[in-house]
Amino acid sequence: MAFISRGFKGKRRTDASSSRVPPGQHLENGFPVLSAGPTPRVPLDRWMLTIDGEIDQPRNWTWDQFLALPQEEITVDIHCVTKWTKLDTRWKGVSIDTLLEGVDTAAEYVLARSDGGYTTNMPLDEITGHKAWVVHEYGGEALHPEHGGPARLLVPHLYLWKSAKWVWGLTLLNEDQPGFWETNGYNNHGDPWREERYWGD
Ligand SMILES: Nc1nc2c(c(=O)[nH]1)N[C@H]1C(S)=C(S)[C@@H](COP(=O)(O)O)O[C@H]1N2
Ligand SMILES: [Mo]
Repeated sequence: MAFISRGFKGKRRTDASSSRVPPGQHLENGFPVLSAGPTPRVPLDRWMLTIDGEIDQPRNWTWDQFLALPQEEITVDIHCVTKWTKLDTRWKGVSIDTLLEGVDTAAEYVLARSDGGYTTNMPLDEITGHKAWVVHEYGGEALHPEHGGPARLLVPHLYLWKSAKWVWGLTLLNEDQPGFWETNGYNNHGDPWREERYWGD
């Protein structure tokens, strides 16, 4: 990603990858699994993605309908609040702009909802403008259930707790509604370049 780190302003960059690691983070080569509960298993013939809330007509996609939408391949760096950063992760999925195409909404916030009850909130404009996707492939293969398969939200410019695994719904809201971690001490926004880890950061 073409990140220009605020933290490196005026400093000489010695190597390309260190300039991509936000403050307080270290590089991770593996792919740790972080889940607040057990891994839910939803059969694909019952899988459904929904956009509801402040929208005239809720939108729903079955698995086949979702796969028929325009697909994008994305290579991005991801940052977990537990301090690991993984560079150049490869995903495939559908951009939120595609899901919201033609939607007229006054909503300024969104709550992502997952199987198992996990939620996470963001301003709507943090997931539009080609900044977020619902992804179903990682590294050229079907997304592993532990990493959120069949499909998860991917919001790479915010800490990874915003990237809801096993996402089934995006609820458009007029008022911000803090999600699971946001009501349990994590920062409401979560920008890794500003180290917005916890409440008060
Ligand atoms: N549904 C759901 N999504 C979730 C979580 C969770 O517990 N449940 N954990 C979040 C947190 S805190 C992180 S760091 C990332 C971890 O993603 P990974 O397990 O693929 O590394 O998923 C996020 N999405
Ligand atoms: Mo996390």
